[in-house]
Amino acid sequence: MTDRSQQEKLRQHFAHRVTTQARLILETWQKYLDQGEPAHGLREDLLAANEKLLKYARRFEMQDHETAARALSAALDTWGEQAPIDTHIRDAVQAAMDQLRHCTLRQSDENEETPPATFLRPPIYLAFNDTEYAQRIVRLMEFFGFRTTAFASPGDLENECARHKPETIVIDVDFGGDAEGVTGIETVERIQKNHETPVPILYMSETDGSIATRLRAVRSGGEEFFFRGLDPGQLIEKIETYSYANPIEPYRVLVIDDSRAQAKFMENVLKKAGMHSRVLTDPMEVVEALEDFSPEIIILDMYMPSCNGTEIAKVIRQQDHFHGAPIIYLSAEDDTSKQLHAMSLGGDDFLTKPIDPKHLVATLHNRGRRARSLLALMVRDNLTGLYNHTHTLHLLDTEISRAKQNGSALSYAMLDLDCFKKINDTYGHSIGDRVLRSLSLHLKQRLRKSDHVGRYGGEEFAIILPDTGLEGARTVMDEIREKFSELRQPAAGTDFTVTFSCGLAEWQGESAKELCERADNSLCSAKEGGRNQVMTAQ
Ligand code: GH3
Ligand code: MG
Repeated sequence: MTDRSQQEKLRQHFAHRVTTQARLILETWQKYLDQGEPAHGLREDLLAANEKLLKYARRFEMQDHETAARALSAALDTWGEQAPIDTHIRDAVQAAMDQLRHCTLRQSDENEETPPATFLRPPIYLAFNDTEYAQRIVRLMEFFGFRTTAFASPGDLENECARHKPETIVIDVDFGGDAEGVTGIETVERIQKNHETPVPILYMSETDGSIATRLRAVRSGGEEFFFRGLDPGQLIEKIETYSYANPIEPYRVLVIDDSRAQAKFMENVLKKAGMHSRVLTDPMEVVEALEDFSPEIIILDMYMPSCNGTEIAKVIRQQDHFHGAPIIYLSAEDDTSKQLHAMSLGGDDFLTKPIDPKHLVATLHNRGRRARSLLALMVRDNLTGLYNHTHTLHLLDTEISRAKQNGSALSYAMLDLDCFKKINDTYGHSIGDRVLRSLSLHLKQRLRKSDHVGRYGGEEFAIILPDTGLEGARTVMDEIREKFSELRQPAAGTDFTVTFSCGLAEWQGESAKELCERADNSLCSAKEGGRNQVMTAQ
């Protein structure tokens, strides 16, 4: 090892120590936020931990962390011993925490030690009578970056929930009791009393699938009820849908209304409903707004001085990308035949002024949801939720033009599972499907948000890595390959592992088709070279 690389290794090692310490502080604070009340000794814990952080940050010359630690130390100083934490102090500590989180997150983005998506997420609690099964799930969940804890008794579970609200609880309906009772549901009922918003619960039951039990489960916050036989793979997929950062992205709504007052009113309503809005009082600006705001829903005033709503709707519909975007007309018009006529000219809904905000928001949610699921049908593969072949190629074209424009790097990877036919033959097609989904989840978690992951077909995947040169892409893909090959894939009564081969090419000014071909050739070399490896094109 050269001096330089040794130094770099050391630096990374120490950076890790500082960020770990910073995380510890952030988690302690997060626990307090979740609970709403300072645990005994919170101030002392924070002081001691922060002192350590300050020491490490100074020693390993991590300026940002040092500054954040100083700010925290100043905030904690104003919080006198024994005194309760008032809003003033709380805000000061929070500000310092935000500063610390900021530099810590950036750090972890850089060295990719932990997937940033998992940072500070609330934990998932498992409460199964079968502890061996629980441990198996914990190990698998950890691989996917979930913080998971298994509990052996209802008491332990309740205590921990009181300290830290979980993201989800997965629990046997008879947890901690016998198969005759519903001790698991009873435990959950007690836990829910302590939280303002209920914790989503996934129930499992081996023997009791009665309507009485199912109803009681639903009433206690049960989102799912799995009756008999759920294998670990299925369970993890379910947990993922309830907990893996699936927050609904706010809808982007474009409002075109020449009345300033009406426009302002709409803006406020949308903002309160948590939506992103752009308001135009001049309809002539619509083309630019479509381009740079890319709305998902459009609200149009029917009568404006320069043109009317139906004409604008036609203009919007003439753009391919907005062909399916919901358009909602807004007008004082209550002549139904005129309304119908407007709808026939490319509108989806008609709301009459004055608008009831509740009605408006409900309409937007309905339309938005429908539009998104239709769009997803068009661009996503339904087994894995990844982009489909056509859309992946479309994205590749877009990224190539962007790279051309910015003079930035771009890499493209093709992946193919190794000997996948044998997996299907040995364990069955549905286990094969599950392997495909686990790879897709793994890819989504390990890659950046700006990367695009597509399912190219069968057991082949394509990844577009903007702003990434060949060497960088190789490092990332190789790490993903190695981690994936270690993942134990659960099948009935046993576990197995799967590998993939990967071909990589960096864009060199050629067409998308040629780039794909080069990546595909490298993939062939990776297969020929013995599989389970990443090969790069010259
Ligand atoms: P190699 O290492 O050379 O890639 O070998 P392989 O067995 O992976 O390749 P081959 O092309 O012979 O077989 C691909 C298999 O992938 C055959 C097909 O049944 C399976 N497959 C394709 N799509 C799906 C799918 O959606 N679900 C499942 N379960 N299997 C699929
Ligand atoms: Mg294959």
